[in-house]
Amino acid sequence: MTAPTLRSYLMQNAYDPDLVFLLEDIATASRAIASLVRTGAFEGNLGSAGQTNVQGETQKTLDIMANDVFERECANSPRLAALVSEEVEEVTWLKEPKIGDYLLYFDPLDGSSNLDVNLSVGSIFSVMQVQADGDRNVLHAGRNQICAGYAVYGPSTMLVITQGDEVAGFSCQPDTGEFCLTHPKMTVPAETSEYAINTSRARYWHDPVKRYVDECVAGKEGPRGRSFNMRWTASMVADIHRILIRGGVFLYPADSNNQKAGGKLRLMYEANPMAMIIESAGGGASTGFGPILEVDPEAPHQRVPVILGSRDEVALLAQYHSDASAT
Ligand code: AHM
Ligand code: MG
Repeated sequence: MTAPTLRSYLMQNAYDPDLVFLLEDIATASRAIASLVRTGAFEGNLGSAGQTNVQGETQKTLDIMANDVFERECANSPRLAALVSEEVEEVTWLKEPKIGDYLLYFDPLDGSSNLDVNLSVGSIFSVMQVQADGDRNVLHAGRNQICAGYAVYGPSTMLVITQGDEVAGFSCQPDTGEFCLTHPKMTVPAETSEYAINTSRARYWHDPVKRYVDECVAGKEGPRGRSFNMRWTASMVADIHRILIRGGVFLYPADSNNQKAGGKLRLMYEANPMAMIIESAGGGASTGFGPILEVDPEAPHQRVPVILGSRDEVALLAQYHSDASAT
């Protein structure tokens, strides 16, 4: 039996027809970005663009090209009112907003420091809706997302999406370019023995994170009574994709070095969509102090502490945070 295509899956799973158009545009953008990543070395596009984005981070040429692709492919979606991109400071309004119109938040090329070394990168997106005719507010908590997803550009190109009920993974057939359902009903195993964190920041960690990682490192001789593995790719999409497939927990916490900025990862187009995907797959998503999806945003590019993955591990980390606040 052949796997359902993206379009037939969306139709069968009661996605709104206008959302189907938008998701097909995002799929087209993903195919185009996968091709840019694949051919980047030939075109001389893997390096720095020599400028910084709104986050003060150096942009790669492909960061800018991927942003252009997203804008170009999605701009004609009939109900898309605005774009919020990691690479663009201001919100881009495409039409006079009407109630129910879509707001698209995206990181066009996440983990772009991996481009030079030919490791997986990805795109992340989130869809919310305009709350009232003429309303130009784009700052809604993640619980208001109607759809979220990511594309991962690895040995194969995959698109993973959810509208909150189940998580579905589609692989791009290299010969036809068609996305086909290869990973139906993805779930995060509740227990895990794998964690992902940039340990070079250990000297900045707050006590709950230090406690958790110390206990993992102590292995079967420590309080956890079992050995753990550590994996960190510096590409959130790749790390989250691994966790969706085989479990684990991903942390990018606030620490004494990034506390003032609020953390490292961005709420609207990194943390929120990944939190919706992980929760829809049965996992947990917390800042350490509460659910990511309940954070009320104050700015489009706001940063937030992120703990995502297997439910039991995320719950344990939340417990360690509340233990520390109680002392
Ligand atoms: P980016 O959006 O500029 O690519 O930054 C986000 C990335 C994530 O993919 C990854 O988890 C993190 O930054 C890696 O950070 P670090 O270099 O501190 O390990
Ligand atoms: Mg990013």
